[in-house]
Amino acid sequence: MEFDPLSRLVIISNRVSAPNGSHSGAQGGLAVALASALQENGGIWFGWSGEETDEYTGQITFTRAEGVTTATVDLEAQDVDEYYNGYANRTLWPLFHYRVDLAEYEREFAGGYKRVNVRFAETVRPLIEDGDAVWIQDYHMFPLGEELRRLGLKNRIGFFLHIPWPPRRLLSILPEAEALVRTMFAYDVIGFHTEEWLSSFVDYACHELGATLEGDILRLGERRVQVMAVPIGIDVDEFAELATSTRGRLAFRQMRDSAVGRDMIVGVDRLDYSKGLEERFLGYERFLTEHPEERKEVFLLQIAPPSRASVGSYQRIRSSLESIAGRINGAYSDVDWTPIRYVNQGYPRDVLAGIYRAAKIGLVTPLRDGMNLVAKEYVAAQNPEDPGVLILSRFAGAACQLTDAVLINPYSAEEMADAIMQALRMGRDERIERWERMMAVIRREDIAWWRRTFTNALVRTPEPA
Ligand code: ADQ
Repeated sequence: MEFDPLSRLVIISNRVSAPNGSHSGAQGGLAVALASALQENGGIWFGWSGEETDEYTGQITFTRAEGVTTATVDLEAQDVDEYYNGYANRTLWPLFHYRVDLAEYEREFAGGYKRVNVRFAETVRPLIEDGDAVWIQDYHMFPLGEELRRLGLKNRIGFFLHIPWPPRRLLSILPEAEALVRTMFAYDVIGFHTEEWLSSFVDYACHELGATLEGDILRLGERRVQVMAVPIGIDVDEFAELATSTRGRLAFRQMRDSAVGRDMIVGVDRLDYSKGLEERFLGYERFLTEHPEERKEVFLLQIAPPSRASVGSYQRIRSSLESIAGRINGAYSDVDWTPIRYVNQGYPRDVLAGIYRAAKIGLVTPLRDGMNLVAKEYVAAQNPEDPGVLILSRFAGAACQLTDAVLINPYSAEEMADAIMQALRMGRDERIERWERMMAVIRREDIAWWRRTFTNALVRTPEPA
């Protein structure tokens, strides 16, 4: 069954990205996918404006562009501190990426998180009409569905988690774990990227709360929730076209020229400790020490724009990376060669696509990642006649689909060094075979498939009595 054309969609996420008419693909794939869901079905995209205000009023700013209506609200500085920088990014993000050592537990954070979710619920409630399907995104808003139910909302509500769900024993460390998981039973459908994240959620619900699973339906008391694994994808053709667009080709040529015959290894990530950047630099260093004959034959381009700069752990990872890159470059550079080019800025997507295409190796080594779209973008950008090799962490959700990448344990510098050598030596036939199999997967399960699979499940579920 296709999405019921009469159901409008109300999408709710922390940040909202209105279509901007850009042809350089400046917007991320997720933003484009959600916008096109709204273009097809009509509806509204609601969230935080990213701006602060002295006092929360719930005043909504509406904009309409390219058939998409967005509705945003400003938050108080204390909300941003406690809800966004606090509970979302200092408590949930590290814990859900298995970084128990970095997670901070403060009652003010939990209180601010709840307060903002109540505010969002009260503000968005009047915008939701009978028959609308509501689709909530990500870890900033776990309890929003329950707050909407408290306000009497009977509509179908779905939730998609973009990050991993941690194993039961790890989640138990969160003081609010049980209450948080109980709120999830307000949803009709919950989506995860992989079976692994899904089964960790089910494990907690069954063993700690006494829920039961029948098929894909999880029951707790009167409530029934459908759980599903739906890996997010990319728009493969669009990305491949970006790689050969005018700016993509220019970026490709500039990279090839500046490589002066050396093989480029590329890494592209938000500057985040979950992305395994320190381990990546150390694995690359291991490769340089084990293979001195290869030293001047390769270089690593790491593009890592800073994110969440007001959170301490992000400031620490930034300075740690600068010192590791500085040390490696100090130890190995020569007058005509620098082993690591480390760049702290973002690039337009067409430029990125050209850079990916110019790289012999895509090095994607997160310690833990819900999916990882860079891995898929790297594959989509390759030249079919002479594709590069993707080296991918086993601990990225993407590893479940991209089994033809060279899969590694990112904690092992030796495995990373071996994988770089294997990729550099890999013949063209093997590279093409692996690439074709990966392309088949990312084409089949692309971004349109992801959103249709989820929204179809959401509208199929009967509205709660
Ligand atoms: P992220 O942690 O942000 O997303 P990822 O999936 O790799 O990670 O997506 C990042 C996006 O930002 C990609 O489209 C990439 O091209 C872009 N990007 C990264 N660095 C860039 C740079 N220097 N310049 C320009 N663009 C850059 C979260 C989860 C992931 C999950 C996604 C989607 O952490 O696991 O895959 O959501 O669900």
